[in-house]
Amino acid sequence: MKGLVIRGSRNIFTIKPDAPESVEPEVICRIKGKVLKGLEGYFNPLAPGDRVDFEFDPACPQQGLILGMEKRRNVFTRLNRLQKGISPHRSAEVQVLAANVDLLLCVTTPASPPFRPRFLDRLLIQAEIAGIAPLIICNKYDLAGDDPDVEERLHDFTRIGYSVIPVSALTGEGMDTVRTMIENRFSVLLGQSGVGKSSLVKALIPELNIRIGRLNEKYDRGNHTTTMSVMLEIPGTEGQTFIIDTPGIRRFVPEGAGPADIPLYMREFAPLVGTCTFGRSCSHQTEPGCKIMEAVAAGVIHEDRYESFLRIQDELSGLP
Ligand SMILES: Nc1nc2c(ncn2[C@@H]2O[C@H](COP(=O)(O)OP(=O)(O)O)[C@@H](O)[C@H]2O)c(=O)[nH]1
Ligand SMILES: [Mg+2]
Ligand SMILES: [Zn+2]
Repeated sequence: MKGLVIRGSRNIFTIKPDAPESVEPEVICRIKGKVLKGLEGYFNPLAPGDRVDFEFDPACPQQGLILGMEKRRNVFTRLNRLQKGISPHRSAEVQVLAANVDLLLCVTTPASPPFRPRFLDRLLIQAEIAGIAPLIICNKYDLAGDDPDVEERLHDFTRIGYSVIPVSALTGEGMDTVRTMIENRFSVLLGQSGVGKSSLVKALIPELNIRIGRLNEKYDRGNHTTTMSVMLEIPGTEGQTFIIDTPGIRRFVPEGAGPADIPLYMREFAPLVGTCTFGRSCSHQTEPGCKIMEAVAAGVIHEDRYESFLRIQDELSGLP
């Protein structure tokens, strides 16, 4: 049988079977033989959005055994530093937050927690690496006041080609736009802890079923439930609209690209890559004839985005 992973820990997953006539709307599954081929050693082998083959467990008929995973269209990952120093398996540090995603909802706030545009830059870089369309949601817009810095940075994200939606999960402002944007899609909410990801989910699904929490408690106890993503279906969409709530991210380091490639994943930098006097070997920090530094001076690249670039390049250069 085929089904969709809607949540899971490192070894227990909740699957929504494709077959509408299925006896159970959700089936708790383990991976048959404990490892999925090709995904050995990952922090988590499966994530919400993954499509799997499974069978019922003859030894325990209400539960299922996952036999394999369908090829992924894309994945949104984050790097988990499991321990200080070098891990023997780099892949063990890569956590898949969601798979087969249509839209990334990058959530930020004008205040409480403070506006962090450089955190947004990191999410947007990962979106470009993953090849997934991002959308910026500025939640808690009811708290925006008229901070010119917030307005200026949000305006700059629009200028370089991103859509920014001011929203308030509290007052409902902008929620209709969000509903329209996510229609018939698999979307993922991303952002620091406290920006209101779960509140946005609740605003979209007021009748949110608390059964979800109980299931997790029962089966995933001690299995890092708070660090895993959960997929929820928007009611009344005939199984077409899903939203994935992810754990709050404190620090985000882009994964899947080398330091020298970061400019390729920053929209206003990308067209300039290779045009510096020193070509692809330019570090964009000190070289004469650097087109990226010229673009910063000309205001084509925002200073804040250049600062993000420098820090990320630096962090990635220090990784094993
Ligand atoms: N003023 C205001 N507060 C909000 C809004 N959305 C969420 N909050 C509050 O922000 C806090 C964190 O929200 P939560 O959804 O748990 O954030 P998460 O960690 O990203 O899931 C809660 O106290 C919410 O009530 C909003 O639009 N406006
Ligand atoms: Mg939350
Ligand atoms: Zn350069």
